[in-house]
Amino acid sequence: MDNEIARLKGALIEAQRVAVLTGAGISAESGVPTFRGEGGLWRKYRSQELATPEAFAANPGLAWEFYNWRRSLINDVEYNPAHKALAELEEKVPRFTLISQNVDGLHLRAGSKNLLEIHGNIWKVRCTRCGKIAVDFTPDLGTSPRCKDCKGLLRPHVVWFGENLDHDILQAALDASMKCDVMLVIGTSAMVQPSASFPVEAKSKGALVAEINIESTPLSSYADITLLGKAGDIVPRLVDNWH
Ligand code: BV8
Ligand code: ZN
Repeated sequence: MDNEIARLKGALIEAQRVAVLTGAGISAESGVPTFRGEGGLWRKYRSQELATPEAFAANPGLAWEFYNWRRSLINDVEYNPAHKALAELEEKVPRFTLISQNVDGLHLRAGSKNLLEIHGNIWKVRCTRCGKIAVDFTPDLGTSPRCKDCKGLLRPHVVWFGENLDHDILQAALDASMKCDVMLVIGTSAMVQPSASFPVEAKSKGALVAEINIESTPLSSYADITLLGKAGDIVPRLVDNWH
């Protein structure tokens, strides 16, 4: 592990452009349940069905119960050393893009700036009638929150299964993936598309791809470097005493 970390650190120090893809695993040590781990989010709420436009249309109250539960949970946690280390790494490399599948907003709280929240942000709401997007940090919005302008029903401003990602954000993520010298893939099961294809794009364009995860994933055989361990332990070691 130590020489793999040293090798990866050397590549990061040399790199002109670094891209990072994060998933739920980077927030696990903050206490945010992952989707597929033991006691995972999906199990408790059958959420793969819940995080869809059909589920919201059928029962918006249940969907809001699910999101209010997550908002309240995330409201009580803090970012962890892995989130912090990525904000520090951003200051050290010439060009840095953080692509996150997470909607918890912890990268923003940790100070990340060039961040693409490709699946949206749980603290943003969008009006289903007039489309207005707003940030609202109230943990529990009730089961039928209404738009201040038009009284339309609000929905979480997140990307559900079967929904397209924002075109500009997707393009920016693909662009960063195709142009980076090094891509870090941290805490993702690499099962959800199109995110799981970003590391493949990066590698096809010659980037060094490194995976940080507590277990192997479909990406592991593909990655140049696989560091098995907790993000909170490993990511800070990539940034500490940088020289
Ligand atoms: C799209 C926001 C075009 C909402 C999310 C078949 C039928 C229908 C659709 C599809 C299909 N096949 C593929 C698709 C497309 C679908 C998809 O990929 N489905 C999968 C399930 C097969 N994708 C989409 O629908 C996307 N849109 O493709 O548009 C289109 C249009 C119409 C029809 C088809 C396609 C939209 C996907 C976005 C969905 N929204 N989130 C919300 O959060 O409520 S996805 C959600 O789940 C998260 O955002 C995240 O992306 C994903 C969970 O993945 P991970 O982040 O990887 O988390 P997970 O728990 O799985 O893994 C955690 C990892 O961390 C593990 O590996 C674990 O080992 C590791 N870990 C744990 N602890 C630590 C750790 N690592 C390090 N340190 C630790 N301490
Ligand atoms: Zn409205």
